[in-house]
Amino acid sequence: MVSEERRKEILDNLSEGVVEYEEDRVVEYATAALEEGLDPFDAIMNGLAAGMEIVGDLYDRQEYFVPEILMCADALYKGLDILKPHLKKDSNGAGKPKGQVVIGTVQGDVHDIGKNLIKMMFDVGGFTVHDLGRDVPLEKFAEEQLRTDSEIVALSAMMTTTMMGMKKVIAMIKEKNPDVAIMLGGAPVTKDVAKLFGADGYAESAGNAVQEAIKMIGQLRKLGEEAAQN
Ligand code: B12
Repeated sequence: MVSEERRKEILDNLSEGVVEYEEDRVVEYATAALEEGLDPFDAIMNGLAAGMEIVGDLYDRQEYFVPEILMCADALYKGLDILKPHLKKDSNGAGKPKGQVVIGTVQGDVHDIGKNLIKMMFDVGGFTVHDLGRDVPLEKFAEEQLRTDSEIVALSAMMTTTMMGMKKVIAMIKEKNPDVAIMLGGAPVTKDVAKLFGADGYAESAGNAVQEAIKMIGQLRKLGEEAAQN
């Protein structure tokens, strides 16, 4: 078991490694995290992702620009490559998947770091994930949901402009299949926006996305059962 002091040291180095785009440092501390028994989830969320949040602030303050951001993202992914395979998979029963999710960043939007973290959470949460990537044509979400018969569609948008596309996707999907649970996320999206657009769920961060998704499916099933009884 790693001491609290050492845990902090590893997390700080992972975070700073991302901020300073020092890939070697990230690799060193991600490896140390595994070797010393630090929970890989802790290392990802409170190390790598925490560093990316600082990068976001630096960008907002115009201290970092696009080239730096991309190098920081590379460092983050180097760490993820090491830590992700060691995340504990949570599946119910005999490895039966919990459900299926279609995920992607909406048309016009190339931001996919947050989306990839959410994808990872669904994956370790025991879901089968169909990742459409980024800048996904809006109609593709409805097509993929029908093709895979997924219970959940998770949409990400990082810009106020592209966020508007989410409303169209929700309308398209609900028209074809009202029982699908649609979940929104991304920096400009709030709980109110999600409600206004007609989504079934929203999560602010990767930490609570899967729990929210499970709650959302439960609510939809209950509504379905009530409708069947009436
Ligand atoms: C990294 C970044 C980029 C990178 C993207 C690299 C990549 N592969 O993703 C690059 C450099 C390419 C880029 C480009 C641009 N960017 Co940019 N970018 C950012 C930045 C700095 C950080 C975003 C990030 O990765 N954060 C870290 C991750 C971990 O957090 P996150 O994405 O928020 O995700 C978390 C939650 O939101 C949530 N979540 C996310 N998705 C989902 C989905 C679901 C279903 C759920 C439940 C939850 C969820 O969970 C995640 C994990 O906890 C932000 C600034 C900021 N402060 O956010 C600007 C920002 C998003 N970019 C912005 C802009 C304007 C642009 C450009 C137009 C810039 C330009 N002039 O060229 C282009 C857009 C290109 C395009 N068409 O998309 C603006 C958007 C403004 C707005 N409100 O509309 C921001 C806010 C910066 C700013 N303040 O101006 N960008």
